[in-house]
Amino acid sequence: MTHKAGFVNIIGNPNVGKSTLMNALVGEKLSIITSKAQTTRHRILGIVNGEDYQIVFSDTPGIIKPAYELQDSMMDFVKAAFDDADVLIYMVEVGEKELKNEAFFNKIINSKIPVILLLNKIDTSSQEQVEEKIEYWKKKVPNSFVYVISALEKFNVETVFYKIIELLPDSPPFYPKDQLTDKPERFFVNETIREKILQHYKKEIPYAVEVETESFVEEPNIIKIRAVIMVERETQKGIIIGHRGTAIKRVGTEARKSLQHFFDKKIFLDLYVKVNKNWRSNDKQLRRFGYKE
Ligand code: GDP
Ligand code: K
Ligand code: MG
Repeated sequence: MTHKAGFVNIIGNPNVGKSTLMNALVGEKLSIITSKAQTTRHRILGIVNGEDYQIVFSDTPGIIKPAYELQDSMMDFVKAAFDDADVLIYMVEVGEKELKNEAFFNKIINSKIPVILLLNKIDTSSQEQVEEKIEYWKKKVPNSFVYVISALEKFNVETVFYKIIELLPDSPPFYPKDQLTDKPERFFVNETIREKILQHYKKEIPYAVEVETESFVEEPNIIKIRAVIMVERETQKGIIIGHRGTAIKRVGTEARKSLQHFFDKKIFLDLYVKVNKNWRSNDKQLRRFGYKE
């Protein structure tokens, strides 16, 4: 029996629905999702195993013009995703124009590997609009297979899944067949907490936050977790904690619930806040948090 395997890398502008799609394809909430740009900071692998195939999806940060070192690293993840793809998924939203980043866009239209162009969020648009947009994108990216989907409502996601399998090269698997992701448990703890912070704090606060799980102890009936929320300045620390600690308490409660769901086990979560001055522009810190080699 021949076996197919390959890397299927999802790229596109911020907020088009890349992470929602990866979770839908993998069937697990590996990537956090919010309505804010730059929710996804890493390249996150989601592996789907079948008897005669293995699809290694990569969710990537949205394409932006970097303004500080963390964002430079985020765009390095996107570049890497171009380089090792066997199939590229370029995701756009109804009503959106091509990537502002010309270099990336040229890579897509000149790609030698198959490109699947997904027009997402069709649940938000009219039939007419959609037909017009399909024509537009077929002209813009003539080398692509175009599909309209709703990642949120899982419309057409299965069709895309079977197209991906068709396009995969013959290859033995790259990862053990029971592996779901490349990231350790602590990564998902950090991301879950960061998701709640993205949801509950305004303006610059979520972008100044990094979360680090300091201890993760699994006992027969409970997982005991201690994590630190790092911010760049003292004033941000006060905002995270909130009046009499109400704000951080809410983050803790919601994160604990999500984590119980994710790990399917009772969770004890201990959160505290620390200032890590200007970590987003500090090479050593970026390495420590896995944004750089
Ligand atoms: P990413 O930044 O490209 O990873 O986008 P996300 O997956 O984080 O989604 C950004 C926002 O778009 C979230 O609020 C999602 O719920 C929403 N979204 C994603 N896919 C769809 C879709 O098919 N339809 C609608 N209406 N919203 C969607
Ligand atoms: K987002
Ligand atoms: Mg994302």
